[in-house]
Amino acid sequence: MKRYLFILLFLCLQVRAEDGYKLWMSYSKIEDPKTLNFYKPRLQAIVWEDKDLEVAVEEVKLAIPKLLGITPKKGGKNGLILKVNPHINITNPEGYKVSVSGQSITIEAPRSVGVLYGVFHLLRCIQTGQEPAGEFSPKIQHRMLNHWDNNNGTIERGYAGMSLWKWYELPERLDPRYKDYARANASLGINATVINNVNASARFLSSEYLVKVKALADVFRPYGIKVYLSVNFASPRILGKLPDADPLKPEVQKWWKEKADEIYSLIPDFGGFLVKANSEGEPGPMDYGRTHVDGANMLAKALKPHGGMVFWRAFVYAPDPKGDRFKAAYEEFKPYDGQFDDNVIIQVKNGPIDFMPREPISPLFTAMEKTPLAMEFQVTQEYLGWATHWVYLASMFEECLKTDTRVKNRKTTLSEILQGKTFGYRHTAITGVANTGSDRNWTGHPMGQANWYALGRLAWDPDLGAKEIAQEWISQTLSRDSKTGSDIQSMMLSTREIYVNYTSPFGLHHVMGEGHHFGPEPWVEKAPRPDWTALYYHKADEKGIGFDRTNTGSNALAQYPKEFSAPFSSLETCPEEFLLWFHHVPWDRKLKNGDIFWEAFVKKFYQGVKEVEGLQRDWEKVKGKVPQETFENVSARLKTQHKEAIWWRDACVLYFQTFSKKALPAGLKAPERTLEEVKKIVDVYHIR
Ligand code: BDP
Repeated sequence: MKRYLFILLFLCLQVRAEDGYKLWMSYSKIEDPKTLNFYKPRLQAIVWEDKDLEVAVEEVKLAIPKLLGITPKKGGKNGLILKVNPHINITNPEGYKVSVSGQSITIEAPRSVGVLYGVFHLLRCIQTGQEPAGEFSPKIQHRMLNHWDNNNGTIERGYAGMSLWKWYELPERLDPRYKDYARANASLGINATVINNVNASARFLSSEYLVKVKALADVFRPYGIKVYLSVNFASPRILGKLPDADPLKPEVQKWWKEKADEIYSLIPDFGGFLVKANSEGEPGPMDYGRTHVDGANMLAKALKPHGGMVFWRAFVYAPDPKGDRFKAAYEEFKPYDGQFDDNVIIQVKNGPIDFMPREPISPLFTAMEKTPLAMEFQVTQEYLGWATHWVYLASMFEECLKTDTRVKNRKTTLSEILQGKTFGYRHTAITGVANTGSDRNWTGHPMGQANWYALGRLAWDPDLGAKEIAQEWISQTLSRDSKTGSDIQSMMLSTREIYVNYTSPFGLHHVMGEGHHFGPEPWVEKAPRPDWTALYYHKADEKGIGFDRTNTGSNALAQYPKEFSAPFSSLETCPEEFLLWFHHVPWDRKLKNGDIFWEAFVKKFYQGVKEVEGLQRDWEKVKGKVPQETFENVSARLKTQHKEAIWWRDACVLYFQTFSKKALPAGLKAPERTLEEVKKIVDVYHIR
């Protein structure tokens, strides 16, 4: 009987090990003899003195027996030597140095968090078969996740369950998951987390909640992670019962100052505030005739004595049916360049509209010379198929970061701008809207974990490539077999373009379902705001399709440096993947490959569906080579993705055909349903 119980327990543990909970930290056994020969003799012991190194040591003790099958003993002269050394010659306080000698590997850093990063670097090197020596520093100061979590446990645009934070249990009970969350982030170098939705409830600033926030901050602190809060600009009125929240009124300023003092008395290393003001109905300084500068600087002054930061979002756009939302952030913020206090960062979404599957870079990045800007990426797949579509986002992040902005009329990547190299920023930041939730595997789609991973790695080093990041992630998560690894890597690298092909080819944008942002609804012509419809963006008519943003149209291109916008300005030279972002393209315009636009456009949707079928076939080939539960989970989601890719194809082809009035290209089978039938699918999905 006892034996059976053991076997049952063993089986349960096996199943557990495959459910994705451990992310890229399952530390499965290394088989490669070369790696074992290099590391085993040098990791027989751990040597450290500093008490602050406990979490680093704990990670080593957890990982090394699993990876190498040895249990390092404590102390001695050789082995893994971990040292905090304030005098070490590294300029970056979060950096670290790794050196290797005959019997030892030494990790030294000016601060304990650097040693922790060094330990995670070492574990990554072991799992990717690399040697660890070198000096390493993050290229970005603030490496941040933004959680759009509400206090009732829901997550705005979250597709992996409920919020990780259990407000009703805090501060007394600390879910063990909080610590695993911190470990996962620290393993990537993420050092900041905004724990609540940008559409912020004022309640998070109440004394009742602040003790709960403190409890989380205490768990995250040993992992080098600072807590930030999204704040509701009207809090002095809502919580403080003041008549209003006018940032120029002394009593409002006093309220914020006292609130900041209260927060810092509980959380001495509190990071600061993230603010969505005067955007999509949120309150802000403009409610009182004041400006973004007035609002941001007032908060900055309250935080300044404590070393806190304000992240003020540039995602602000007035509803103007005649305008072009593309231009809004620039128009709102460019006039204020140079007027923000020195602890304010303006947080800008990667593109000018809103996290579309492919966007040109936001022109603001090229225009604010005197104000540090933070990059806001979206990791949760709001517009990229939620948790049923496999999209490896690092390809998109990389495309954006490597964009040559032509600032100063020379090669200047967006990555360099973010690193502060171009305009000499005093602060640098990359943030990602998190895709985590209470699902056992954290991200819903098992491959979504790679997007969290990639955001963290790119925030540390925005010059890394999607390809190498995929390889790292795969060998720590799915397989270390090189053939399996490279097969999965090629799949991952193809996924973003596949998604673009069946949803938004040639720069088509904002044609998704209204409100919920899932599935195709290119026919949406009415919404609470004109710039939430699809028609506003695609402008399809009998002549063609696309938004003319050249000087014959909205002239949004004028917001970029001339040298950047020049190729985009003409139909002849505009990169084809951006055509509909900048031009109203005639249906019968000839493209480079000889097809007329209509045909090329339709073919992309069909190609996308075929490519999903290809993904399905390729995924079948890794059966038995990756954890079974992950295999099955991804297979099932690919089936849904396939079904939904056909949905997208049928909807877009049939709908736009009503404008082009042209036949499908030869050889393509017409959709099996009518446009009216496709439109009804929304009801089947019961999303609204
Ligand atoms: C949009 C989302 C909305 C967010 C908003 C934002 O649809 O839920 O509140 O962005 O970033 O993409 O503030």
